[in-house]
Amino acid sequence: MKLFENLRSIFSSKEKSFQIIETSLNELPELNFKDIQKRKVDGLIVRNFISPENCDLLVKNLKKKNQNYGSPKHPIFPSSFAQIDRYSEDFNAEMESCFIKSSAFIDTFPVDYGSDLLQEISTLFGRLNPGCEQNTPLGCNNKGCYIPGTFRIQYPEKVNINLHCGNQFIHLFPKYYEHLSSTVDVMDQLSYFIMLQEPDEGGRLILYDVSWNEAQDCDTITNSIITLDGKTIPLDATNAIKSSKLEIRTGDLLVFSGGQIWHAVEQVKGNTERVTFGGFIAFGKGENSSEFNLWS
Ligand SMILES: O=C(O)CCC(=O)C(=O)O
Repeated sequence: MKLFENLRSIFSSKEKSFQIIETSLNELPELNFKDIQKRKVDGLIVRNFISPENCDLLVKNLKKKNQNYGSPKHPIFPSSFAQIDRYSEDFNAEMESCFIKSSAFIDTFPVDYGSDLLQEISTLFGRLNPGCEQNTPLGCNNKGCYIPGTFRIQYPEKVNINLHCGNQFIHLFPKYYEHLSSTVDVMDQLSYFIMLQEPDEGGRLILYDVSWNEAQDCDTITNSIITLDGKTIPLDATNAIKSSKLEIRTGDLLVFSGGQIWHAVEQVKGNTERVTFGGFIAFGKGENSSEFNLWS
């Protein structure tokens, strides 16, 4: 089967061999999001999904459009749900305003960013999942909608994407997920991103050989996993947990089982910031739902 011809296992001495399929737009495997969610494979890389010129244009327009681009405090554009203060008295109003802005972001994306990236993502995801409907869920009171993806920026030695796991978000952002889970089956969500600008050094996605069913908490200060039986395992200081660092290059798209696999992004070094565009994917409610949803 084509899928297994393209299968690449990534490993070295201390490395876990995750099953990541590498492919291109011309030879997409028979592999869909349910296969990744069920861990038939751990992920899929579509090499050269968009051209280097398109990536440059997106990053150039992102800088032009967002005055906060250079600030390490604003690594996500447009700002994501995670940045809404969950204790704010105006939380619901802030969520509503976020959904209205998201809808405008989608509508004006091609003009603002000079690229049809959202359409290209949707076309690829449709090809991988024939016959499945795809959505960005509606916002609160059916006003506005979720955003299918956000730009994420990691400045050299300033901003980290710490250890996390998608299923953890359900507990970390309960109010947000309460709304989303009324229409979406958020457990075991997938993550996707496109590398728009590779850093000079570092910035690789690290997948740890620990799943949500083994550990549901972590300590980002000590970079430790806390297992369900109460053990704290420091990831840097031990060989007990294997890992894999993925080489995602400019223009590549990765979809992986980010809801279940604990992961982080290495610190970026050198002079070039790492820029990605990505979000999360989950199916609709009900065992047999074939509709999938994107948000970020
Ligand atoms: O955009 C990125 O590089 C971060 C990906 C990630 O950590 C996630 O989707 O959970």
